[in-house]
Amino acid sequence: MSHELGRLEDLPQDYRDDLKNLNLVPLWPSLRAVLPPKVPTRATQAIHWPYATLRPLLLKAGELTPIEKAERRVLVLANPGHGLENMKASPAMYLGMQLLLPGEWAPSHRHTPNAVRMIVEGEGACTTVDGEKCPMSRGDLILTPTGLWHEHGHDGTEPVVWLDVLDLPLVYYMEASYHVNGERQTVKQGSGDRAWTRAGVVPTQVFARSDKRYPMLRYPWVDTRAALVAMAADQPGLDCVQVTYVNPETGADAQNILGFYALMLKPGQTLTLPARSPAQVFHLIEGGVDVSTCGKRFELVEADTCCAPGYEPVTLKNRSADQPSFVFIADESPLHRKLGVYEVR
Ligand code: 1HN
Repeated sequence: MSHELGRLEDLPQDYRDDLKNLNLVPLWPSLRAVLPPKVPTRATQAIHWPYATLRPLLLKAGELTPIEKAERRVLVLANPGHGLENMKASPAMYLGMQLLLPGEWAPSHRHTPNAVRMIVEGEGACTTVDGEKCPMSRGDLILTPTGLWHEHGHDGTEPVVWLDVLDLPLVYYMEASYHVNGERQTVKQGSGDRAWTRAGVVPTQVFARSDKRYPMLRYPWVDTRAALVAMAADQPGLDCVQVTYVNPETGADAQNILGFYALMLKPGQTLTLPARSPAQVFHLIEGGVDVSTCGKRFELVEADTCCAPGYEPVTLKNRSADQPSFVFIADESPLHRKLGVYEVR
């Protein structure tokens, strides 16, 4: 039973003035707002960003703003529930669609927020992370963990677009967000992540231990997709055919704050994910999927992105009766788990 609490207006004005002058605030008028009963208040709205409407505006940005004037030419997928100017998809997630045109160069820098890139379209671009040159192809996931130098280049002939996912809102909120500009990186020989691309075996470190905290920076889509297809074939009764992007040396989530996953929906499958505390983002790599949450239904086609607040179930339906669909998911689970607030309802 929750009692009606006293309001600010119930207090004499001179008392309120005294408090204010001493930088003091009474808790009880705000207690229910910061600690609502049973379910948190969420500003995050369920929002759909169709790629077909976003793409022409992103290409237009390519005409309007040269790369030198942008450094990173990005349209941010902002959640109106958080205020568009705050550039949040959810409390801890920033999303942006980035365009790099043939011949362009996005210069080297490093920063405290962690980033990943999910490649949406085009061939021929590369991102160099910590000296490692990572080619970009549709569906690949490329990590740019906190503090690592990164720059993007493009030797191909078509525009390349990718989805950036950063924990920027959280790092900014912590007053820990900053960047440092750098020189063009020298690409290292033989430090590639190919040694880690087979699950179950990792390089043996007989003579010297590697000090790389993030041994694998590029997760090629061909390998992730093959893992999902094999998993579905091997376990026909399995409802949730999903893999987690992990650090192959530790088995922990690939990055510290946000979690990344790939999900396969079998032909005709409907899957309801339980209400969990972290907010989620869904990006359709292949197929056609209806996403239903918070009383809304989004009909995702390839390259579409949507988000859902935490504490809400999400139902995913593969619209195809004869083809699987593949979804990239980002969420705030690692953060919630580390803070001890992770919940499944
Ligand atoms: C950033 O460094 C990139 O390197 C993209 O491509 C988006 C958004 C906010 C802060 C840093 C990039 C970013 C970003």
